[in-house]
Amino acid sequence: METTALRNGRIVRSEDPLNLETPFENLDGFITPTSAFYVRTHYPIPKISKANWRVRVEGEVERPCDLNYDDLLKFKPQTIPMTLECAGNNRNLLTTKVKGVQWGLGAVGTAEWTGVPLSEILNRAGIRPTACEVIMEGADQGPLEDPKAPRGNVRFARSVPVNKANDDILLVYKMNDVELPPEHGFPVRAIVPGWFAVASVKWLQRIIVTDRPFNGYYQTFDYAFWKRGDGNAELVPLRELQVKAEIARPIAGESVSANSTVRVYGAAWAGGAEIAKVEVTIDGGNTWKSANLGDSVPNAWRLWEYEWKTPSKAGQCNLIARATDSLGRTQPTERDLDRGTYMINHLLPVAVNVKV
Ligand SMILES: Nc1nc2c(c(=O)[nH]1)N[C@H]1C(S)=C(S)[C@@H](COP(=O)(O)O)O[C@H]1N2
Ligand SMILES: [Mo]
Repeated sequence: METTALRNGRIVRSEDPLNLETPFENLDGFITPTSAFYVRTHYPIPKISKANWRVRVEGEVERPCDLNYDDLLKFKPQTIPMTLECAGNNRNLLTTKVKGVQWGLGAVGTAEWTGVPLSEILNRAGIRPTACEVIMEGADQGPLEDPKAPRGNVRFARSVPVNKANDDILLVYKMNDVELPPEHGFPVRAIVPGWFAVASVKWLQRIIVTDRPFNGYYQTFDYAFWKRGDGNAELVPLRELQVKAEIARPIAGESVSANSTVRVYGAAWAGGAEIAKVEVTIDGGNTWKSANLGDSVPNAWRLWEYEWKTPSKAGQCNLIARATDSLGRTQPTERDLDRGTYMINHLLPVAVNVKV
């Protein structure tokens, strides 16, 4: 059952499993405080202590090994800011309702993450030339309601190609400079820059190097989309973030004064590219005005704002923001239904009341 109760300022989308949304209108700076950060879980949060935590590295490696928390701390740490966005973010704004957690604008946030490059751990274990993918498995598990799911418990697991594993993935133990909280993956989670947050496996307990693509539940049946080829549609795991701008304020239904200046602001992000432009329209896309952009940081959202001179007449105004990235990719006007319940980045109007 969907609920809109608040818990410490976050919207409770479900209790069990725990799903909390950040009210996006609270956007107030580049970093999202940990206490305000959205939470997405599929199963009960596993209880793990630092003392009994291990990550097993196995499969297509020369030296399979177990690392404990102290071992991990011995690697030189790196800290990077990175945006996490749930692939189902904005689902409750779809005109044709679809199943899944009914996220509004706030299944997204930016934190500073501290940890160790996955590549260093893979180097220590020695990847074999036969390696194709790296599966990351969480400690959380449970049964699934989906009649097409395997019977019994399924663990949360996701894979990345070897080149991505060796590129920029971090195994992190700190979020915004403090220990990861239990709901964000304590003691150790992965973060996968530029990809939807489903790849950023929490409560990491196993790293399995495989010689073939992984077809686990969370990247075939779920968290996948239909890619149309020549006649046939194929299920493809969703990966890169899609370019998107969201408006934090004004919010839908807000009243603004006619003949005034209103600060329209929000954040925009893309996968593997920089946000090059954010534009705003109030006339259904006939004319677009450029917003001012904040600092550009790799793999993190870019804040933007636009000074809107409101019309002199009373009435409803539809504000729409549109982002374009440095590769020239921009947001589609219409929803592509082959995307199912995920990757929602078409243009979304925010209806505002202009009052005299
Ligand atoms: N082990 C595990 N990792 C997981 C999940 C999960 O349920 N179990 N959820 C994924 C999804 S769908 C999202 S959106 C992010 C959410 O991260 P957060 O709760 O820290 O915001 O974690 C990802 N990693
Ligand atoms: Mo997600």
